[in-house]
Amino acid sequence: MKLYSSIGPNPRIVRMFLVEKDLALPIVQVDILSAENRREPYLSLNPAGATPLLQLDDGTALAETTAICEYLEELQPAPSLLGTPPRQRALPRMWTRRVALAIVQPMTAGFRGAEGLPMFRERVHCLPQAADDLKATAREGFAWLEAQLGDRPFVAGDAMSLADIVLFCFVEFGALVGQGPDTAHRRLHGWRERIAMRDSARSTA
Ligand SMILES: N[C@@H](CCC(=O)N[C@@H](CS)C(=O)NCC(=O)O)C(=O)O
Repeated sequence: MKLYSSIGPNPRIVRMFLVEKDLALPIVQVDILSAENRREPYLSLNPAGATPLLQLDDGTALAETTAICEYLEELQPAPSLLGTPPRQRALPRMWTRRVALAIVQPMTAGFRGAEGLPMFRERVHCLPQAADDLKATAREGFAWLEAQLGDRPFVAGDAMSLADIVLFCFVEFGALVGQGPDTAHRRLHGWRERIAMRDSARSTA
């Protein structure tokens, strides 16, 4: 099994997930800046042309960050990052989806329509005319999450989960591209500082 990885938040999510699981895999580095991921032979592995991608020993090519993490969770259930009894299994998935819809999607589309436009305009349909609104939507997502966090140590409750990893990787990416959370979001900042101290965050920076 090997992981096709690159710069960017999505491959980092899988790398963080692996470290949290104490799993190590051979990594094939893909140069997304020069669009290696948008040419053969990579496109035959992932017709969606994005990283990360997990290639199984039988050749199966598994893309989409969440699907890869769910596969790894089933291969190695402990320590669990997606919960065990049904209720605990549902909560990390609910929060991972909420983070994706409220922050990941608008932030990514906002970036691709603005700072990322030179890189992405020939690759995907970009929305420069909507970039400011998309960024505002991601900011609203952060504000909503700040209110939702309450006193919970982690996004989905008492345990670290995939939802924390996804949010952390996009908070860090957002900070790099001018879309970091508002400094007034104290819970979010406290949470970010705690996650940033983990080996998985440090070793994948
Ligand atoms: N839906 C995909 C999105 C993956 C994605 O956008 N990956 C970025 C890196 S963070 C990428 O490959 N960008 C280069 C490109 O799309 O050409 C997933 O969840 O894995």
